[in-house]
Amino acid sequence: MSMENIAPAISAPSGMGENKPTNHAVLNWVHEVETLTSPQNIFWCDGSEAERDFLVSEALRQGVLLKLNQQRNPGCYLHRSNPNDVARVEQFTLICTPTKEEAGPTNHWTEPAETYSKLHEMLKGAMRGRTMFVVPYIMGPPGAPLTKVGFEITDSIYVVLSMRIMTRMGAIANERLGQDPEAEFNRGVHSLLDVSPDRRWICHFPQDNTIISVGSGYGGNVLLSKKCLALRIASYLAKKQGWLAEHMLILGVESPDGKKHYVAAAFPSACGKTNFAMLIPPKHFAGWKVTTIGDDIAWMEIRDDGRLYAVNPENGYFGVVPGTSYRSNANAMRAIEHDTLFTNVALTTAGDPWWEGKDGPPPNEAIDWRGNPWTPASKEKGAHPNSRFATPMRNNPVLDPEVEDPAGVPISAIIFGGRRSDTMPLVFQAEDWTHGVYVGATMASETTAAAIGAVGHVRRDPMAMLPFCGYNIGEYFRHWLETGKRLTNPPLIFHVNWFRKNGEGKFLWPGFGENMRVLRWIIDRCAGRGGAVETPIGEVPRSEDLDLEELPGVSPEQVRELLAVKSEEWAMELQGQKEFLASLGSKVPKELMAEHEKVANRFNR
Ligand code: GTP
Ligand code: SPV
Ligand code: MN
Repeated sequence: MSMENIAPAISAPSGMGENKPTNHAVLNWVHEVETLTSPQNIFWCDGSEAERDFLVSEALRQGVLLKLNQQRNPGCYLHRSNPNDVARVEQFTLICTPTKEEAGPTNHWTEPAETYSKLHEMLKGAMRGRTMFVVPYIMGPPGAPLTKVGFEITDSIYVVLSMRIMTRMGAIANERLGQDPEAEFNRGVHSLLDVSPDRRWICHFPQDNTIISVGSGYGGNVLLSKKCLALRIASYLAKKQGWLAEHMLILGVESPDGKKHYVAAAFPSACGKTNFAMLIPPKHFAGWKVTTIGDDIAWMEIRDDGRLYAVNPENGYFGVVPGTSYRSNANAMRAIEHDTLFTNVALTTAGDPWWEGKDGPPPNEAIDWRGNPWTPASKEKGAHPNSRFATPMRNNPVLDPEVEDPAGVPISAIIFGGRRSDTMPLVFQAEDWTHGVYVGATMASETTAAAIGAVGHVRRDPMAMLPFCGYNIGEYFRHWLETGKRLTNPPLIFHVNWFRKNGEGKFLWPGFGENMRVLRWIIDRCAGRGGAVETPIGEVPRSEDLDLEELPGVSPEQVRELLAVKSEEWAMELQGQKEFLASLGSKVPKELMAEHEKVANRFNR
């Protein structure tokens, strides 16, 4: 019995799909994958608009994309993924290093040779009757020293169209790579197979700069530039080459006197990076400006002045849709008004995308993310909680003018943060770099819909990199400490929590634009101003140290609650932090346990 072909081959008009690279190492590798997967034809992508238009028309014809109302949503389309395939799959994400020790205690590990042969078995003939797309791309601003070249082979048009938004795709990559067959490039192979959870594996071979992803068609599992290359493989390369690849947004903040700082912030998936990166200051902060360098990933290195400089390797935002509104994030709303690919949102009868939390009343009837009829009375959500937009960063009305600067932007502060209903105050500052590394290493957050699995339970997520660190986490902590020693002018390190709740389970802090009040305190601290009180966990602002003017609905009582460091809660927290570090084995630097002792002792004083 023959299976339905979920990705039938397309035939390109002549002159299209012919952007064949000339580097022999690339050609040889593509040929190997072709021999293995037996596609009907090969489409060599060039990233042009004509190519996009053609691929969109093919995707519409095949039902891979649905057209949204083009008057109100020009250039916008909807994709529905298989309902069994709606988020990252951490359980099936593997780091394949020669030894288990190299992958470390936080990664799922399998032996490389064995894994290659299993994957090859699955890929044998997998693209029969399909088109094999070859997508060349670069990660990082053109001309930047840290910029990397990747190629993704895929049998999914949706992946090609998404990669075109998320990366700088096309001829630029072939140019950057050049002719040298020894030149470094990432080899990414993706096949949908039959999108079955039983054959879904996201495999990384850091030593070979290779990624093989099978059985999924969704987000971070298949846009191999993003979590796979720019975090897992890049973190491994960064350790070897002396830089940092981090799950961090990068934003610029300019005060009314024209002084500008850049900060980088690591929050776990679906914990507020995109929103913070596009923050609109409240009215009270007239003259303050926040601009975006990146919303998800930062590559950072030390320059001659002893400071840390950051670039955003990506070219677009793959953002959480639910909750996005003109009230919460007008910049994101403006960005996704045009040329945006939506995945798993609801569709109104007028052809508009819809999701929970969008402005205005819900539609009386719609089609939900699965394609079923939906009304406000339905038990199911209209949009999947992890529904996403892919939008070009050029659409962002507050894109920072330095976003293409090959040198990157100097980072004044690093912020760690998580989703914690208790214990963690709104903000505190670490004593110094080493204490800051401890704070990052032991941070925790409630799990979200960004990964398959239970939502809402607190787990340790060091530097928001638990699912993304491509090597031993103990070595990663060591790398952070070593980096600190090389920084003569290090960023200050902070921890924030927008998600603390009161006894009734309501958020104590309004969040979103009002986070400007916390950002301002952080900038004040960087400028040597800004008051604080010393607590055992670090320096915490008193309410008078925060600018809380014109903030209706937040009582002084609430502010006290937000800033409180409660010793009962911290006794538990410190125990959890200690047990976590101890569970990670012998590679964890002794300095971090020493930091733990220091904090614990300060509570006992
Ligand atoms: P990934 O793309 O998965 O890495 O997520 P992210 O870290 O970029 O998170 P994002 O900004 O998309 O926000 C995720 C969810 O948190 C959305 O539902 C937001 O509405 C919500 N959120 C973001 N910022 C805040 C905030 O300051 N307060 C509250 N209460 N919710 C927030
Ligand atoms: C995340 O989960 O951190 C994301 C979404 O940014 S995905 O690209 O699917 O990993
Ligand atoms: Mn992310």
